[in-house]
Amino acid sequence: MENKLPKLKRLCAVNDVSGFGKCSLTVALPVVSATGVECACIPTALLSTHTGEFTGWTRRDLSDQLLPIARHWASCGIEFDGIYSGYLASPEQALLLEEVIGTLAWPDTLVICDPAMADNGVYYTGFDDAMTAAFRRLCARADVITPNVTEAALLSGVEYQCAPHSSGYIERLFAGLERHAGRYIAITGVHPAEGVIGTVIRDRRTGEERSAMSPALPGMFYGTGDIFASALAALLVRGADIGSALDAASALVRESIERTYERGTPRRNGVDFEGALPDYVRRVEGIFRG
Ligand code: PXL
Repeated sequence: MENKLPKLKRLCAVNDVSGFGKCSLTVALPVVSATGVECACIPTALLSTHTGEFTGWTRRDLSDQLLPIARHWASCGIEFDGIYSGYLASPEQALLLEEVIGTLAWPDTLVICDPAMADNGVYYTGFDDAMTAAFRRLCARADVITPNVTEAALLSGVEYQCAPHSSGYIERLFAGLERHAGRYIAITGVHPAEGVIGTVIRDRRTGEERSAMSPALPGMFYGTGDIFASALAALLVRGADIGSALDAASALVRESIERTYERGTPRRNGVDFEGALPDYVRRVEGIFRG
């Protein structure tokens, strides 16, 4: 019988499992699935919670599992349309991830790297400049990178600036990232003015830039970078154009934050993306129907 539906696109998400706190794989899986893309996972570490605003968390580094998992999949003939990585347990793990990419990626497999290591001008617990060096290498291998402003500053070697971020500053970040990026650079958490926050993307092939801005709510929202990168990665893997992918991923983050704010959910619990998924799915359907 002839297949009635096209083949599902398949993304491999390489990220940690923070058991509580809605970030990394616990958001990548639902968001990638909601995008209509199959999500396979390589967990980089297992933690009880994310490392922001919690103390006493547990953590197990799963570096010894990365290559065995990739080799097993390769031996089964499992193919990937995209490989999306986020939080890594160590700089050494970034080298292993390069081998994983070498094992699993075909020439047209999209590689998306979210260099998750810092925010608000500081490294996440346990990371230092060795992580920046490791992510520089990895980002240079990627087609799409999604650093926040802090990570963009670290990777580019440009000084970190608090908000407001002038267009001149963002241009300097883009220029500094040239050597450490593939086709698309998406800088998240850009605050061009008081009360406004969003993402600016540069297409290095055409030089074109586009942005998606939203009203900024006060405070810090954990996991939003992971939600954005998961949605953007899955949308691009499914074949969305960069503008539609940026708009849909940004709308998902905006609505998740609004719901968290209105509900008064404790910050460290992560954002309430669950209720934002139905609108997101409708938006995704619109992209692929249109
Ligand atoms: O959301 C980024 C992230 C991912 N994984 C772990 C983290 C953080 C941010 O704090 O701690 C374990």
